[in-house]
Amino acid sequence: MDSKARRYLFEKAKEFVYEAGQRIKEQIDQPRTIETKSNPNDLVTEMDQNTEKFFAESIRNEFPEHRLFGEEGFGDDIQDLKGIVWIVDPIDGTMNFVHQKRNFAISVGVYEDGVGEIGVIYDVMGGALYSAIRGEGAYKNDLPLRMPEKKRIEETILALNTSWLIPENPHINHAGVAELVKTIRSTRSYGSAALEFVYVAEGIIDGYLTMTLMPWDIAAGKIIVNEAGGLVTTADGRELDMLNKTTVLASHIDIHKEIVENYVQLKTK
Ligand code: 2AM
Ligand code: CA
Repeated sequence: MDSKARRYLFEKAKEFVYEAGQRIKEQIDQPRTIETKSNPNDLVTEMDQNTEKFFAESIRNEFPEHRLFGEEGFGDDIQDLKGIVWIVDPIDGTMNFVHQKRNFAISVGVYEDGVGEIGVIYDVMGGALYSAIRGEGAYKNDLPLRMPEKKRIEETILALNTSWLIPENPHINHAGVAELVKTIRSTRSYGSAALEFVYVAEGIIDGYLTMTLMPWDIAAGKIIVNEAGGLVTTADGRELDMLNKTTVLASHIDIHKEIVENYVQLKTK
C-alpha cells in the first residue's frame, strides 16, 4: 500500500473508532446484558457485540476487499494474514466497562500481509486517541509519543496481573515474577491490555508483562509501542504470533532483555 492509501485508511479507521466510541458513550448508563464466555469472569455485553457489528458493516461498506478479525465473531474466519486484515477488539477491558464504566478502549490494528501498518486505540471515557502509522511515529491525540531516553530496572513501573504471582498459575514460574516485583519500583494493573500498551508508549509505565492475550488485544498496541521506540515480543523474547493466543512483554528497550533473561521462566518451555 502506498503512503496515500495508508493515510486514507488511517483517517477511516479513526472515523470508525470515534463513531463507535460516541455510540458507547451515549449508552454508558443504560442497563447491560452481561453474559460470560470462557469462564465466569470473562464477560461480554451487547455493547461489545453491537460495536463489533458496527465495525464489520463499516469496513465491508468502505473496503469490501479487506477482512476483519474480531473478538466477537462478526468478522471473517481468519486463518492467515494475507492481504489487508483489520484486527479489532470492540471493547478491550470489558470488566472495567461493566464495573467501572471507564478504563476500557476500542482497539483497531490494520495489517497488510502480516505487517502492522496502522494502530488506533481509543480510551473512550478518557477521551484520548492513541495512534500510529508504521514509520511515522506514535501520537496521543495530536502530541507525539516518545519513551524516556534511558530506563533502569530499579526505576521501572511494570503493568502486571497478580495472577502471575499465584504459584498454581499455569504459565510462568511465580518465583521469577516475585523476584522481578522485588527488583522494580512498582506494579500497576489496569485491566485493559490496549491501555497498558499505550501507557508504555506514553512512558507513564515502562513495561507490560502478561501471559494470555489474543491478537485483537495486541494488534494495535504493538504498532503504537514500536513507533514510540519500545519493544514488543512474547514473554520469552520471540516474535509475536498475530493469529493465536500468546504471552507478551512490551517494554522500554533498556529493560527488555534483562526481564526476559533474568526473570521470565515460562512453564511451557
Ligand atoms: P477483553 O476485555 O477484551 O476480554 C485484562 O487483563 C485484559 O486481558 C483485557 O485486555 C482483556 O481483554 C484481556 N483478556 C481477558 N480474558 C482474556 C482471555 N481469556 N483471552 C485473552 N485475553 C483476555
Ligand atoms: Ca474485548
